[in-house]
Order: sequence, then structure tokens, then C-alpha cells
Amino acid sequence: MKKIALINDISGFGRCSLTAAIPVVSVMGIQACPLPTAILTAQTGFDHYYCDDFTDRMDRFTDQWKQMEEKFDGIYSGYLEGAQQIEKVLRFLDEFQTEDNIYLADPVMGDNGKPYTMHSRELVQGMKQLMKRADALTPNLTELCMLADIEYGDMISHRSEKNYVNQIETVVRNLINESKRAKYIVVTGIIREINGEEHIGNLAVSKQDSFYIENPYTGMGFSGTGDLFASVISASLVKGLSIRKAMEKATYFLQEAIEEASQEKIPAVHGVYFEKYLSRLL
Ligand code: PXL
Repeated sequence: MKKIALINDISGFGRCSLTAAIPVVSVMGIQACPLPTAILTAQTGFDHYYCDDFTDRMDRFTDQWKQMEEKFDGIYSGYLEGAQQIEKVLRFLDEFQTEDNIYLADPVMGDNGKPYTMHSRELVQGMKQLMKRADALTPNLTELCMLADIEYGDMISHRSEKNYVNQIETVVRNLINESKRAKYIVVTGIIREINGEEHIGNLAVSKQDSFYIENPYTGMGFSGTGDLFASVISASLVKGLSIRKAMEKATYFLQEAIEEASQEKIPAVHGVYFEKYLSRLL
């Protein structure tokens, strides 16, 4: 059976990071091997939470798994508790990344133009280092701007323009050209206005081509949807699916769950009821 090493936090509430990645990867027929970056009572969007930072225990996983002579078909890194964990991920990659396996880096740093609490200038620099090692990247628009040193406000001021998605594609292409390895960058959460109506879409760019999928925007963003999306992309690429198929799969899985969460007014910090829709990934 194929295996993916999941470098991410485990949060008791928020339906994000490992509580999103493990079920998605498992239902897609791949063994999930978690390497926790932190253990939290709830994701950081809640009013209060307790966090046990795992930085000083991450190398133990790398060393033990090496001693066990484990190999991985995929590596997926997500939420890091701070810049000090970048070197831990790089060390993991030095031991386990090969020519053949697929490393997806989700540069979790912020959303809606705002950084998450663990954000720092060093973390952005560190994520740029991970980007250079990644086969695939799944930034949201906020994180794309951070990686490309662009002001988010400037970027979204163009959102009613006809060629807005092309403008984003140009930024993404420059990043792909900077990276030695990146084959795909998928940008999530692109909000456009078309005839006064808001739409939200994802843009996949590869060295050769690009494509864009969008849906009407409900006006709400929910915890963990980026993590669920990245998990489907990681597992799909490890299974050998094309990036287009991977995006279609992720969209089919998430769209209704997001619509339902918006209609039912589920508190955004709790995330969507993805559990009901996992069978769509079979
Ligand atoms: O979904 C991204 C994420 C993952 N893990 C933790 C978070 C967040 C976003 O806020 O707080 C702990």
C-alpha cells in the first residue's frame, strides 16, 4: 500500500490539519503516517486554546522512521508552529525525499489577507525554502502574495478586472520558474466579481498549462477547507492522477459541504461537515 508522511498539527476542534488529512488520505486508499508539529485543544482561530509545540520531538520521528527503513510515496507538510520547524522539515526531506516521491508543501501562513498567529518574517522565508523543494504547492491567495512579496490589498484591488486570473497566473509562473522542482502550484480562494456576483475559484498552473475552476461564492470561509483540499491533491498525485483530475476531485468533495455549512450557519471555526462527504473520494 502507498504511504504519505503527513507533517501537520493535530487540533481537537476545527476539522483541520491532521483531523482532515488522515481521513482523506485513508479513504483514498493510502496509508497516513502522521508526524505532529503541535498538539492543540483547538485550532488557533478559537478565542482560546492550549498548544503543545512538538518542535523538539519532530527529529525523533525522522530518526525512528529512518531506523525502521521506512519509505514514502508522498510527503505533505502543512501547519508549522513557527520558523524553528522549517529546519526539521528540511531534515525530514533530506532523509526521505527521493526523485520519485511527491512532496506537497502547503505554505499555511494566513487567510483573507491576514496572517495566522504563528506567522513571522522568518516563517515566510522558511516557507520559500520549502517551496524550492516541493513538487506541488497549494497556497491560498494570501499565502501566494506572501511567497511572492506582493501586497494582498494591491492584488485584490484588481478582482473586477477581466484578466484578474491571468494576472495571478503571471505571479505563479514566476514562482514556478524560481523553484527547482515545483511542477504544480494550485492557488485556492480566488474571489472574482462577475456582473456584480462573487465567485470563488482555484487556479492550477503547471509548467505547460493552466486551468481554473470556479463556483458561486457563499461569502463565508471555513476552517480546514484548505487542508482538506491539499489532502485530496496530495493523495491524488501520489495515486498518479493528473492535476486537473485532482482539482476536480477536490472540488466535487468540498463544494456541497461548503454550501451546506453556509446555509446551516455552522460557526466558521468548527469547519465543514466533510465527514458526510468522504465517500465521494472512494
Ligand atoms: O487550517 C489551517 C490551520 C491548521 N492548523 C492550525 C490552525 C490553522 C488555521 O488557523 O490554527 C492549528
